Amino acid sequence: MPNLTVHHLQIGQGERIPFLLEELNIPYSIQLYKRDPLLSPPELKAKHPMGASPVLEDATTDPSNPVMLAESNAIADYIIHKYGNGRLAVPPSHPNYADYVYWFHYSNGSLQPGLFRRALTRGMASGEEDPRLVFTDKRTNGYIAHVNNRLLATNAYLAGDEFTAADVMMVWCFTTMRKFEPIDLTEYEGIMAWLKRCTAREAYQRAMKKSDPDLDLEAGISAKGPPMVGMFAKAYGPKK
Ligand SMILES: N[C@@H](CCC(=O)N[C@@H](CS)C(=O)NCC(=O)O)C(=O)O
Repeated sequence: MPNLTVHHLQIGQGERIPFLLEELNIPYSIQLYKRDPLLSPPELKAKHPMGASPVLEDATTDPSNPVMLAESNAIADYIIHKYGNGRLAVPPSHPNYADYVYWFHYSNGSLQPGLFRRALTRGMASGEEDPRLVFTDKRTNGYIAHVNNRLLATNAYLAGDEFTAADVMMVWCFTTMRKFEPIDLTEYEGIMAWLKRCTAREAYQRAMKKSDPDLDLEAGISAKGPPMVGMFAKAYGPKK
């Protein structure tokens, strides 16, 4: 029986790990942390040199010296292969293996850094015409359109017909992360339909109840998105 604890900084990407564990039906406990005021509190920083969430604590083999693992994609891979028997991953023998690997890494490799870059650039730009913001905005919109086109093509999930861990990794970018960097999804029909499919899953609903019970999940999947985190809206929100 695995002995896993997820350390999750609320309103953050750590929500993906409970989502994955619920999907795989693997038992775990969850330790919640509040932002202090925006970044990790000292108790979370002490868990791993990265000082960020999520951190997975695996005390299965040696409770006195648990494995402490950071990096969302690394944690997901670790869980899938160590305790999930490879479920929710696509094996190398499958024709969609390359699609799976690509989309599994896309959220944290391109989309999420792009969204944060746009937020930071907006915070320092002189106005909407600032060339740095224009460039970053164009590139980020390209990243979003790429996801939308993929979902329109599969008409199902990122790796193909089946829901996989690539979807688990991507969902937060279009739900909770929009509290930091808004995306209007009105024109992105592929993403909107896929979001509904993914977030209707019981595992998602269970995971969000445990990780962020106060979040409005309906607002998270609405076209206009959830309200921004106050401090972020002030520092990086669109200037009037
Ligand atoms: N590359 C890491 C990034 C982790 C990260 O930056 N997490 C955010 C939550 S969304 C965090 O903990 N921020 C608070 C801080 O850095 O102090 C991952 O993929 O898990």
